[in-house]
Amino acid sequence: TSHRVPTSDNDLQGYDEEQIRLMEEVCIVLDENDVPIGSASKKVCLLHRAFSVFLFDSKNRLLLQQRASEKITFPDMWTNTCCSHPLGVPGETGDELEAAVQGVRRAAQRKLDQELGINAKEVPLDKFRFLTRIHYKAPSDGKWGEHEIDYILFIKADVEHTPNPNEVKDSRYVSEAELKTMFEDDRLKFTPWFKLICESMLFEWWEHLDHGLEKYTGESKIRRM
Ligand code: DMA
Repeated sequence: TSHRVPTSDNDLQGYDEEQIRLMEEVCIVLDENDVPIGSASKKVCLLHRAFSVFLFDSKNRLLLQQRASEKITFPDMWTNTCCSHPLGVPGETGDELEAAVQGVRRAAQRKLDQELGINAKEVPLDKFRFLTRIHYKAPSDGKWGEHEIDYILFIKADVEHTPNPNEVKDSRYVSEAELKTMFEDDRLKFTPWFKLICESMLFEWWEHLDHGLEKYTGESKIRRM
């Protein structure tokens, strides 16, 4: 979910009830340097903290999801394993990078369960590898959009997953070649942040999943896109 242009509650009429409820979740509002300066519901269009998880199985295939039609932002689009926002609650927020990353890992564990039915035990916090932060802005459909500092997390784990149909319409594991083939199919739509990450760093990171990923992890610079 996502971020949003200003708004009266009328803007939410006609959307899925569960997704409207989730729009009330309180996000961590940031300044341009990722310093928390407050909190606000997802409905409000302010720069906030987010994360994107890329989960790989032991064959180094990436788990993709297609967002449910019920999603208020970016419905029906294919994207990385799981994306969301750490909440402005103890345990998920943090000022210094290390504390912020730990908060984001907890949020990632929470959302992998809520969206994909992945048990927290299968994705322990210390298995998530933080790569970098990406600051970007993306409109969804004119009414809704995103303005975020997105923490990129990789995790390699063989998991059982049972998608929550209110969040996820479809899911599949892909190799690098299969993902590239999906991009050639005009019938498939992809989220803007996933495309951005694919066009910049994803394939280079993916190649180094088992050897040399350390040189890409823990980056303190924020990438502005
Ligand atoms: C938003 O993801 C996060 C990013 C990085 C774009 P989302 O729309 O799936 O999150 P949620 O539905 O939890 O607000």
